[in-house]
Amino acid sequence: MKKKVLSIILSAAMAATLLAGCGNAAQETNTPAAETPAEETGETEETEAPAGETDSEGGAVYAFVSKSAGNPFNERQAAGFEEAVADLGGTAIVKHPEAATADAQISVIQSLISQEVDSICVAANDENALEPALREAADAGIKVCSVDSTVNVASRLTHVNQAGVTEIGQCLMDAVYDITGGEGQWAILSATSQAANQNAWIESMKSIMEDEKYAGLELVEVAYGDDEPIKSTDQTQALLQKYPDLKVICAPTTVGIAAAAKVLQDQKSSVKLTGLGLPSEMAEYIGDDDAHSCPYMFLWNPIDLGRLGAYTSAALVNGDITGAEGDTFTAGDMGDYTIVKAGDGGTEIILGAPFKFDPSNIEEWKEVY
Ligand code: RAM
Repeated sequence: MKKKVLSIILSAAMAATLLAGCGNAAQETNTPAAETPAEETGETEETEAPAGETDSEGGAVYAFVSKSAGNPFNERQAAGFEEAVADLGGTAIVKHPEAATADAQISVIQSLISQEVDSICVAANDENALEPALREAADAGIKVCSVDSTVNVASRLTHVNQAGVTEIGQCLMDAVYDITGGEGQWAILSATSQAANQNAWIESMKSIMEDEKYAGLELVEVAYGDDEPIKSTDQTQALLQKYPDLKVICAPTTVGIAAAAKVLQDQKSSVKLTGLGLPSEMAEYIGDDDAHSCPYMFLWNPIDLGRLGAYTSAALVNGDITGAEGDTFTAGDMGDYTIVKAGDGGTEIILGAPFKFDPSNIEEWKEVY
């Protein structure tokens, strides 16, 4: 019953956010209350379906490969994936590679092929480098989709996207414009240089910035913290040293933004921060005053993203969808989804619009994810 109510609320909230764009999470209620973050998982985690809960998809083995271990965002995605697989009555295999590299993911994918899993859902560290391994998986009858960070069209049946690329680029660009006052130097602190999701958002920001409205803004550098806290901290410090007139850092990565927020706030820097962050990690840095480094930021629900990855995998495995544009399926209590054309010529499923987190709602959302 609770799940049904949540499902209805979720659909309504999504419709509202889609209309609003860059929606404010305080007005949304799309959070499954029962969801809790996964515990520290290490490299591999396997979850058997609870006895007595199998259905027509029962027995299938669904694998999720995250970008890397030690990233709370990835752990929340994995928790959502496992929750949905339990709901489907299948078995979830979660793999967190030790580093955010393509090589680490390729060896994980190869071991999953040997294990004869039914599906692989991967948040890719490189759009193209996984292609040989994923083609081998497809040839072995494994249904492949990507989530969060896409693989190229030849490597996947479809992609589970958190939000539209341009939509995220526009939210971030508007925030940079607003926080700088429309002029001055700003920098990007990204994840790895090969990350398909961050690169797509950065390209989108750059093309939005070509509009005359943004003529007063100067993007001085795109730095890469590789989704490692220490490297992200070092890169933030280097940006501050290199650009004394820097006004804003935009970090479209939850690891990067958390590291940068701490550096700026500890140093009482006048440089401000925005980007994509986990409310639980960013709450202490969000505020309107000089004492806080981040006026506001954006994200989506990483638990729901993982859940949608699992429901998409199941729909591919049981033949409800092939990944073609126009295919529709029901993602458990998340409701119905339609596969749409993606910007790269392949297809995708969009979770929703990015949410804005600011002083008005961060206290509430830091408890959720
Ligand atoms: C990091 C990862 C992930 C991205 C978020 C916003 O956790 O790079 O892929 O979606 O940030």
